Amino acid sequence: MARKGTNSFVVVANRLPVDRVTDPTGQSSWRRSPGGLVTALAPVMRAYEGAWVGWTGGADDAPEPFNTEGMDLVPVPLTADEIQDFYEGFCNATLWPLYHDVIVPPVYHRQWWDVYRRVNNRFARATAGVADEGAVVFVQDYQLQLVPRILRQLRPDLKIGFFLHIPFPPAELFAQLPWRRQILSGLLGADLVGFQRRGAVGNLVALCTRYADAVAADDNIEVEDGRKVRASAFPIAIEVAEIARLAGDPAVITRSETIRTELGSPEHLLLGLDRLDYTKGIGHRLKAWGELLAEGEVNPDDAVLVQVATPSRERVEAYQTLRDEIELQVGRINGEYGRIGAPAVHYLHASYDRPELVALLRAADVMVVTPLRDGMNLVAKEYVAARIDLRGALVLSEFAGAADELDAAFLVNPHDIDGLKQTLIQAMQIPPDEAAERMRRMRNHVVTHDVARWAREFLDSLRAA
Ligand code: ADQ
Repeated sequence: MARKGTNSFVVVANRLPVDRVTDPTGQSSWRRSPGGLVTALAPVMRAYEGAWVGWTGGADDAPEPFNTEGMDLVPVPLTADEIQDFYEGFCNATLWPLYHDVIVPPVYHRQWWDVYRRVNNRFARATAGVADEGAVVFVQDYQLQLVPRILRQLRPDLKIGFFLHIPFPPAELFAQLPWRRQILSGLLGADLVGFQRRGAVGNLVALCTRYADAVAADDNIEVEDGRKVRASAFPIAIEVAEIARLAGDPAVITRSETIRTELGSPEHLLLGLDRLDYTKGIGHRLKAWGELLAEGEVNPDDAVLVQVATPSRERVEAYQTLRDEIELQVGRINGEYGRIGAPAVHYLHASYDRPELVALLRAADVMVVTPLRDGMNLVAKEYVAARIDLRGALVLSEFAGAADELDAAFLVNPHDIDGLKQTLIQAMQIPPDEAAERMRRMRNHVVTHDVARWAREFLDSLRAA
């Protein structure tokens, strides 16, 4: 058995919940990164002397463990080569496309797999070194699927939970993976495996029966020595109260009015807000918008689309190609239908702080969320949380996890461009009382299911598992 530590609750994630910031004098310090996960887990961290094991985001950056805001942070170093082979390679060019319906072809490299194993080993050892006897360990996401198994071998005394933030594909796709047995065995090292949607549970059960010599009945998978693994859906949520507070902040309201004025006070403001990722369906959205303009269904004098695309994974080739394609599409639409001072698509390749994001959400008459596949999609829930005024319409892809809960949205199949066009028009023309009724139904759900509840439900199930 490995060396033990003193933390009775340990979160293991690819990234630490802090970013390094350097001031003008060259002094560096840590700032908590924005994100619902750390906010939801912070109270648990404080109550149980929690530790968070993760990477700092830099190459060869291995500071000693340190404490911030009641959490012990345990940095796991990655070399520049490991960042390429593990993070950009196996995580984001193999697993990410494979788990998102093969929208772009996954790349399989044995060298990347070797590094994925090595890095997962390092995370598991770092965790084993800080976890107290019988501690609860909560492992996050596709970067660390081997950690539950390695950790169980090192420390059979631990309670291990795993949550996958992205979709878990059906056997027809997953079976492509040359290392499918190892990944399944890695996941089955956990006591509880959590997914965003119910369907993923069925996918895991089917795959384990076929490739992992496991016996499964419903959500219970029986593995070696009769040990039981539970699989279940825990749809992730957002910090609703914080977003609603910002939405009511006079400075944010003023900013949101300014945004509308600066856009020429359009009758219809449509908003897309996504990481620049091929899963998000930005191209399909632009195609539909371009056709509506071409056919005169939409008048660029009274309707604008704002597309914010957050820079993402810029060293991965598929993301460079995507950026070129999207920017070409935006340029064409603006060249055809824009006028001086009045583009038909306002395209912004940038990150914003929370108040600015909420001001944008408040300014949008129609929020357009059209991923081709998405684990959950927090932006859809954030839009609902920000509409304390019960105005606005949400167009939402049925391929986002959020569609299970937000069934009062205008649900669309983004591949059906004609259907998408019709839905955009419907959403733009929604009568105010229908908009309020739909928004009220969605808010009832979002407000009562916040991220703190998500964390509580997962951890309660893990303790009971
Ligand atoms: P992501 O794919 O990153 O998350 P999403 O769920 O939409 O996608 O979350 C994006 C977050 O970034 C949101 O909180 C949003 O407000 C924020 N954001 C977007 N654009 C921004 C910008 N320009 N500046 C600053 N912030 C911006 C993965 C999965 C999802 C799953 C989440 C959580 O792919 O399916 O919902 O994890 O589990």
